[in-house]
Amino acid sequence: MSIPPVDPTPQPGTPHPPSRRGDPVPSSTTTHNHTFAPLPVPPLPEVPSGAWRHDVANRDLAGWVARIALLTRPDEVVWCDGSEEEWARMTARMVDDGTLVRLDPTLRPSSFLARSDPDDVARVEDRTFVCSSREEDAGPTNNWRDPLEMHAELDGLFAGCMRGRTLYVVPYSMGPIGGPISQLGVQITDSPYAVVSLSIMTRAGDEALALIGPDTPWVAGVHSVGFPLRNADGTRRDDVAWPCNPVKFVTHFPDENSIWSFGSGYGGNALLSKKCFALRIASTMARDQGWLAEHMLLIKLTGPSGEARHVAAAFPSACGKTNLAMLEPTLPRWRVETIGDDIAWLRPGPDGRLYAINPEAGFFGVAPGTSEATNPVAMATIREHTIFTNVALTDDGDVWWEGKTSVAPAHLVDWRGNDWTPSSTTPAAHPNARFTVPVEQCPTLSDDWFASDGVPLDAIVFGGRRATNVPLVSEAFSWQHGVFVGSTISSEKTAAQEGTVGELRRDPFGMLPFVGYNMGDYWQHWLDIGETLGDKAPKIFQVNWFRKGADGSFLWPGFGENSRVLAWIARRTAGNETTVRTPIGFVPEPAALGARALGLADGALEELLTVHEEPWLDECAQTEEFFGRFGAATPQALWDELSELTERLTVSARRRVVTAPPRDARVEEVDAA
Ligand code: OXD
Ligand code: MN
Repeated sequence: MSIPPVDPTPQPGTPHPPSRRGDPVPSSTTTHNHTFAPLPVPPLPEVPSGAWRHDVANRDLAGWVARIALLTRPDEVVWCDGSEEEWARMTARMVDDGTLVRLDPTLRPSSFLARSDPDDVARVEDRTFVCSSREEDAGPTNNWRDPLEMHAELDGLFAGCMRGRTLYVVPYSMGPIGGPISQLGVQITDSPYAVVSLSIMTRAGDEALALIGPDTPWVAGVHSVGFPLRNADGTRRDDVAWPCNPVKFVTHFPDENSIWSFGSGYGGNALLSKKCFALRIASTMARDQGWLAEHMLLIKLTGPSGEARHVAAAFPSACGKTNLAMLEPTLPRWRVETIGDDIAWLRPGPDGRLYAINPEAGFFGVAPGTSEATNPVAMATIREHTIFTNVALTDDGDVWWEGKTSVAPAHLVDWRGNDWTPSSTTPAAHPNARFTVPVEQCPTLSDDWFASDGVPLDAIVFGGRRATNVPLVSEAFSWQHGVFVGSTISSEKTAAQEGTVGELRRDPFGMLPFVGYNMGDYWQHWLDIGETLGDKAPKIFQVNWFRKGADGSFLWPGFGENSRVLAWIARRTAGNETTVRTPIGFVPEPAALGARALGLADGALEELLTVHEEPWLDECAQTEEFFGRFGAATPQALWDELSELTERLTVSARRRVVTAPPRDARVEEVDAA
């Protein structure tokens, strides 16, 4: 890999000449023919203890760690091995330091609570930058900074930023160790919380390091909370439970495969394996290498015949991916097994089909709203060995959050560490409170999780939170039409009234904050992948659990009932189900969902599947404006799809064709199929 311009690689035992990045540069001791006495030379800084490792096969990696240590000046450097012993040692030390609270060992074994700084609770999208050499490569949806200028600013921030702390080196694999779709990364961090979280979220430690041979590519991540405990002049300050810095940067250098993050300890900013590597950097690698890095859950779906289907589904953040990945079907004899809940890497395999892995090894799920009623599988998953962040603490040493139980405990300590009672006016848990837990603790984990080649995909699903317009489920006419559907994923900014379309918050492919290059080029890349896959491409669907009726209430019950939609998708991938053709795609006959028994409001099912032309035409006009933002980068094929959709809607409206399936469709209900 190429590393940013840095000082010459230090040799073992040789003091390294510092640079503009680190402490003052000593003047040269070489003298010429001068007659002056040499000036006193300040002592050369030594490579911090532990930084240099002779046994690291990749010399770039060894040199990089030494150089970052020289820049950041930690007291010591520790290479993490990913062992149980390391977990026990580091969590115990954090409990002693007050960084973690140990939860009751009977109620929540080997589990801990962290409380963040109140100003460090979420991803910082406005401080997130893509530093490609050309601004147009970042595109209009990313913040861009010139890479050299950004490095210069980061050099200033990182100089000495780990004084008084330990620098940890965490090698990790994204995806099964040694798998053909997997990639390797190394994160440097001064946050022990990040280290133990990475040990859950990735396959971290010696096994990953052993795979980084002399020429193996790897992604470099440098992270600091930006809270040194000592200044250059030796003055000290005390540590705090959640160190961070008001100045925050999450920066990506796609031309170098590197990530630099400063000032935040929060998951999405500090666990560089996740959004930074597995989505932003990986999306640029995928563009260059012919694969896809996506914000998708991954499940195995098995019906009564025993035939399995693999489905990947992309939704914007906070649209229920974790719940869908752990769904317990209400449809008899259907089973959903979990492979991933947030990120999937998709790559054409040797047989020409599209194969997928979950590159992560843990779930970083939102706690509030998770309960035995909404997601019993998640509740079982987090029974032990879990790090909770910003949830409330019960008096018996367990955790609580809004929605966990219908009645709140009489007393809690809230996420800020203050006493809380049900009469308190602030939430007990932060709305973005999280659990970090190994995937392998999930009771519905699929055996396919262990498939190092990944699973062949049968269906790709896109979803958003739409109160209007978008039917419960529809199937795209083709891959190209499916890419158009993905590019138009959106949610209403405010709940729109029936019959009108609110302003749409666009989140194409659920990837708005995560595509590491120009969104228009990303759409073209999806089209190109379709060309490669040809007739082996998975079918593409769109779902919407959130459509509302005229009275503002949800038309569809969601949760386990979503299995009816998944079952229809599975049957469509086998091509053996009749459908209704609408201007926006194929929708099911109402009876095909077997939902009559659900006792939905009168006409709700029909409305869920109806396409109203007028608001859809309004939406097309908004899409035209949206595509225009990307200028020449918007692929012609998507413009074609937009005009064909507009044409279909116009013709349908003119002929006053009722696109809703007839109410009395005489199709057998498939409930118990
Ligand atoms: C997440 C997100 O944390 O999408 O997964 O923000
Ligand atoms: Mn996510």
